[in-house]
Amino acid sequence: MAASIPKGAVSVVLGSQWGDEGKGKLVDILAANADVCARSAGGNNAGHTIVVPIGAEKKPTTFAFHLLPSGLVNPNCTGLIGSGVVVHVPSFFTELDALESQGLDCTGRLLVSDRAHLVFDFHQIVDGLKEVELGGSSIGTTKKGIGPAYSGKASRSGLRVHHLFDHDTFAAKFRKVVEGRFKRYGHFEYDTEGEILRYKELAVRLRPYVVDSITYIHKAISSGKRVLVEGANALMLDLDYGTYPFVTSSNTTIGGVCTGLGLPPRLIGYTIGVVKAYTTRVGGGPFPTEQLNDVGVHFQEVGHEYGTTTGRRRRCGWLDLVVLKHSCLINGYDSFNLTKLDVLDKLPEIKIGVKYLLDGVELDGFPADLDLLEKVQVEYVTLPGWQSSIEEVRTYEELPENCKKYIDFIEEYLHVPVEWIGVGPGRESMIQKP
Ligand code: 2SA
Ligand code: GDP
Ligand code: MG
Repeated sequence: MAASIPKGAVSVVLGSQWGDEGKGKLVDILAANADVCARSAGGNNAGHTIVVPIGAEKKPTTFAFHLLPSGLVNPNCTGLIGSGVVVHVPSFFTELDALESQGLDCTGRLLVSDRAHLVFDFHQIVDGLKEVELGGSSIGTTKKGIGPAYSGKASRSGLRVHHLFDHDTFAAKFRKVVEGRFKRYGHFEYDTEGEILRYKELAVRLRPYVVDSITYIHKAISSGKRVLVEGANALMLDLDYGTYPFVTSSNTTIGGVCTGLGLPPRLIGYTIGVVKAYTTRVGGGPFPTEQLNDVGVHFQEVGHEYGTTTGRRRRCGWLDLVVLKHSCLINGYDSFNLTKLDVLDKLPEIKIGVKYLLDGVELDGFPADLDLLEKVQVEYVTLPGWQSSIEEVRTYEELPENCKKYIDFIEEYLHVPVEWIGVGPGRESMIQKP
């Protein structure tokens, strides 16, 4: 599929809802024309599934990415893990080994920023302990240690990739940090000295992948290379703009792309928002258009809505344009990739949430206060379904009229053009709208 990435400017793919919109699939398509695919935030909590035809028989092969950039599926693309990402080194190698065993040779084209913070096993243990402490109001994290690692970073006690290469200093800092966690959470089972030795070996293995990512990315851009940024998680999981505290611990929005890669905003040329044709969310927190009924079950089963990283069932509901309006304001999308439209195929009618009302009065924006958000009534518009399969459709013109009306409604409401339309999980199941 011909996909354009402008030279000299950075293109960005971001999740516009609560994640799992299908960012990985678009990144894979765009990476065919990218020299560098970079991650700017999050860690191995992300999960991007890509289905690609492999070999002479074009056998559909599924790749699951968590920490590594999905653009690596393109053999000419270099994957860069930026300084805003938190890196669990053992998972880095597990994922790399799994990809290589599927025939993806990443030699010489995978890089990690020396400034990226490290996630250790003790962060993952603490992640679980924090969730237990929260009891009934737990966040529903992936338990990958993301929150504890970012809180260590913010409290200035974190360890970064470059610390691995001065072993004695690393060991002293590591002991101090673990001791601090023991003081806070009690003496959980953890082999501190064993970990220090393990990281001595991991440091040797990681060294060839480590770069000064600022110099690397700026040299790439000034030499005309095409850079694609792969967003992880999504706007409503952003630490500042999501449904706090039911969010992840990084800035998953456009600002996080700049801080997580050391890029000035003027270098960002194009931002694509990935929008699932309905809404899903994993973990706890408010979800105004959630459907705890047959419609929700339909989305879950037909859309195979299970977590890529944890296998958890995703909660499902109608498309929410109030969420998307909020998302557009913050990320300023140039265009949308509307995904999983095929999942709506069989529905006789389709609802779209267009307003939040509180005591009959429309709210002006997306509320910060979750108690208030729990009380809103969603006003829906109902559109007729198309009740035919669009899975094999490959041009916009061939789409059923009611399907086009659904797309038109979204574009007109949000004033953002839909540029890409996903009609199935495979790389070929994508329509580029003229
Ligand atoms: P965390 O682990 O601290 O980042 O969790 C905090 C919240 O962020 C949500 N979160 C996610 N939501 C959707 N997809 C994610 N990635 C995986 C996937 C999730 C999975 O692609 O399927 O496998 O379960 C992801 N990562 C974090 C999380 O549910 C919490 O609400
Ligand atoms: P990401 O986190 O945004 O990259 O999304 P995930 O990979 O976690 O979840 C999206 C899921 O939907 C994956 O299993 C994809 O293979 C699948 N998918 C992506 N686009 C489409 C589409 O247009 N139609 C269908 N049916 N599945 C899709
Ligand atoms: Mg995902």
